[in-house]
Amino acid sequence: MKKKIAIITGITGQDGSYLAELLLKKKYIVHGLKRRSSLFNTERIDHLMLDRNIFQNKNFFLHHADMTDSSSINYLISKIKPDEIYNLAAQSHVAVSFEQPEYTANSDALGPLRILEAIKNLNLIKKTKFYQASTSELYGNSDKKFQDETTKFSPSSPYATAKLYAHWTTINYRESYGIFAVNGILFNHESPRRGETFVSRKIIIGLTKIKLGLQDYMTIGNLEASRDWGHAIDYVEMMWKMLQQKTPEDFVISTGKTYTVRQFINYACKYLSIKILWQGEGLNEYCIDRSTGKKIIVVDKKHFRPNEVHYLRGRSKQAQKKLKWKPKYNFKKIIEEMVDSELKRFK
Ligand code: NAP
Ligand code: F7E
Repeated sequence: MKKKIAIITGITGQDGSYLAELLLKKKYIVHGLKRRSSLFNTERIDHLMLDRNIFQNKNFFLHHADMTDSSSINYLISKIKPDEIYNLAAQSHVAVSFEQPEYTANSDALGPLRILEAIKNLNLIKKTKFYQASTSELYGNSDKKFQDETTKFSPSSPYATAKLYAHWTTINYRESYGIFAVNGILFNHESPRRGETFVSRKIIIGLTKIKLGLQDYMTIGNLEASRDWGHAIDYVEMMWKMLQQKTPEDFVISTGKTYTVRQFINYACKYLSIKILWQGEGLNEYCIDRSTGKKIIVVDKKHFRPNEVHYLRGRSKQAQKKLKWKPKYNFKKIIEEMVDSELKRFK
């Protein structure tokens, strides 16, 4: 049987690396798009490039391209003519989007438009399916206890407004031209490969180093923000499943549970056997290690955003029914895996 061909943008990121592994296991030929950087940025996929089997079978290719550069995108899509495109590339940090709103719009809003235009103009409408990495950030500060496919969007950051443009563009190209184009509205998902400036990985790295005596303390922002946290491995499988459906449809992917940043810290400390005590309030709050009396976490206003999304909790009934969605990981298991991975790295 002819092998399926996929393009993954954002191949060097957390999700791109897990998705590449999944597709290679499913015998796809995978073309990853990476942007040029002055340092190596392929740490998450180096094991795939060094895998003799993958290398000899010519199943995995990397190409330079940038979401802000139509010509590189057009050229690669016309050359590769993929069956599936997974658009995971983005300036994905919400706080950074307040500092670089224009660049965020260029890569996160216009980037997907460039891909959809290429599919249309290269006569690939019948051949190439398109997955857009949409996000729970679209809901902003929703007044609903659970957010699902019917919940009103209320984006609260330049990242979210850029992703909203991409979300509707994906729907418009599906409805206007019949492209098999779908949005996966994914809630936060973490893993040992999560970028180090996202709160989950930042907390785990900081606490592990403190536990091992490699660092004295860490700073943190809003402790009360609540997120629906899942695992990236579970979530990339759903991306693939969305493109295997008979008809294109958007899905919410979430665990249905929500925990605050404080609860995340509390459980990570428990798992690391650090006994803690929270003291003070608001911007003066801090946390001490009961065994030493030393401050190990300090709230710092530099980590607060101009606008915050306070509470997210998804309901993925549609995915449960149609994609047979059932996550393998829960909140505790995600933290435990992330802690174990950092302990191994630093010991
Ligand atoms: P990530 O780790 O930050 O990876 C982003 C990827 O995009 C990296 O490979 C990055 O390259 C690449 N990239 C950034 N700007 C680019 C540009 N201008 N041109 C080409 N490539 C560019 O993000 P992730 O957590 O894997 O998330 C994947 C996608 O899902 C993103 O679109 C994100 O916005 C979205 N999303 C994530 C979550 C989540 O909780 N993880 C939830 C909902 C939606 P470098 O390696 O060179 O930086
Ligand atoms: O923040 C709070 C922060 O940066 C989570 C991206 O993948 O998920 C991610 O966006 C919460 C926020 O992720 C710190 O204010 C407190 O309320 O880990 P985060 P995010 O903003 O939820 C969505 C679904 C995406 O689509 C995005 O691409 O934690 N917080 N203290 C902090 N956040 C950070 N980064 N650093 C802190 O020190």
